[in-house]
Amino acid sequence: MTKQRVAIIGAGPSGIAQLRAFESAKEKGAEIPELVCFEKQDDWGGQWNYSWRTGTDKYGEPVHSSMYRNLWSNGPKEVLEFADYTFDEHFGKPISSYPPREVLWDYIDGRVKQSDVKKLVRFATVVRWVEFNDDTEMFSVTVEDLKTGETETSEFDYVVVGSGHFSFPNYPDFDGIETFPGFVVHAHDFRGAESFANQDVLMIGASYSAEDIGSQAYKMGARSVTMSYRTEPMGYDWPEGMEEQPGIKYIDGNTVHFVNGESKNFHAIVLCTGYLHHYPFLPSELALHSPNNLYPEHLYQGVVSEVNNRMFWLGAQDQWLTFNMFDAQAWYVRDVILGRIALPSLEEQRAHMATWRQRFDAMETADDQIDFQTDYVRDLISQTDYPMFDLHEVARILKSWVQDKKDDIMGYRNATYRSVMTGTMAARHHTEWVNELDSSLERYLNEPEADEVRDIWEGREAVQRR
Ligand code: FAD
Ligand code: NA7
Repeated sequence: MTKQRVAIIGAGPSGIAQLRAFESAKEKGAEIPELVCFEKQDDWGGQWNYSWRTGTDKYGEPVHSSMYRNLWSNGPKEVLEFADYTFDEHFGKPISSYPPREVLWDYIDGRVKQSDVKKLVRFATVVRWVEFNDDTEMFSVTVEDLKTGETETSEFDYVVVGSGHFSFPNYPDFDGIETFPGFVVHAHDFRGAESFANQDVLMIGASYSAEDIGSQAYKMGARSVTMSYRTEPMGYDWPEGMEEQPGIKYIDGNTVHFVNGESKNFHAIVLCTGYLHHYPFLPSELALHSPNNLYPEHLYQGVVSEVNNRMFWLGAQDQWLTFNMFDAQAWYVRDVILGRIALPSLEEQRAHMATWRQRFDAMETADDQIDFQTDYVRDLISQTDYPMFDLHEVARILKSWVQDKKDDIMGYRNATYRSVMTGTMAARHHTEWVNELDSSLERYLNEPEADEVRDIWEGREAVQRR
């Protein structure tokens, strides 16, 4: 019998989780299908594979990553830790709870670089089109090798989409923005806040990007940082020089007029207005159509496409949990493909989705959202052999993180948490985030000389004095 074939789209944390899930079954003696993972970038890691480029990449493809040079984890690492590969195992010593992006890329890479799975990834290969043929009951997947420019189409029994959904910017229009003479950029194309020193900058949006890019601007010495919300302010106790304003009425040259009648002149505007679920390689009947939320519709168990039970989605939800949630999803998808989990009838799938959807619709608070996603992940893990971990404790850490931010938005990254996987207490980082101007892996993992610390402090004070 010919082996079944599985196409995995994307080698970000989700695609890698899928590869690792199959590898883990193989290590335990299972026969696994033929896997082909298509990744349009030259390396894996998805968003964590930082690019200095904006717009298009060296092949003329849209740049995928929305990350910036000085990005540090915005949630404690203890809530994303892999259950089968811990931070202790990777780094050999306790590290802090909020590592910079290079450190997290290293951790993701470390779990799989020794294994055979990298051979299964076709790098610099973009998926152009996916179709399901009702007669053959197979997917046709058309890809382009970006190095040679050659396209090819091949047949697969299953498709797993792990292409991420924080890559195509949501670009709303604002009355008069075309008259603004300064720098206007979407968060997707933001790479660093150094040029905001001494400037008055406006963030539009009230979620993670506005909060963190606003904080980056403050850290790099912006004269003022204003954040404009559409629905609700973030409400943090911002340091002097940072403030929130409601929505924008109109923009006239440098002047932005807010709906409360106040106005202010700005040098630069960053649109922190989120991202679109956008899948240019899928026909509309197979694509996912959803706002960014915790329960996109038509996904049984949050992963199985209702319209075609041979197609799966990883990481399609908004995310309180990331890496270990993708693992839980990938292990579940693997077991469906291996026939270890039998999918119920469409009616039962719909009833199951309706129950979760009801709970989703009833959520009011951040705590409700945290409980929702941790319960979802526990439910998935209980159906596979992925190592179960204490998701009540993960929920507790997440709730505590939410409180830490309320207590001190510039200082929350100084908090430390205990690993749910190993019990190891995180180390305190040698330098407070707000004073740390070097986000490299090398500096992060090494204690700086005493003088270096002093120089950085003095440098920081110099920035503030300007
Ligand atoms: P991605 O990481 O987006 O990877 C998708 C992959 O698919 C990419 O490698 C891409 O090149 C590839 N791809 C896309 N289309 C195609 C195609 N047509 N053909 C071939 N390949 C394709 N999470 C945290 O846990 N902590 C954080 O601090 C954090 N900060 C973030 C900051 C920013 C600015 C953003 C945007 C996200 C952040 N996240 C954070 C969430 C992040 O999205 C997840 O951690 C994780 O990267 C999602 O993994 P993924 O594999 O689902 O998607
Ligand atoms: P999010 O979390 O999807 O948030 C998008 C924000 O943009 C949210 O506050 C929206 O306001 C706001 N928005 C969207 N459209 C508009 C318009 N037209 N006008 C004003 N404000 C608008 O995206 P983020 O980029 O912050 O975070 C995404 C991921 O990147 C996340 O995982 C992080 O870890 C990094 P709303 O509240 O809907 O009124």
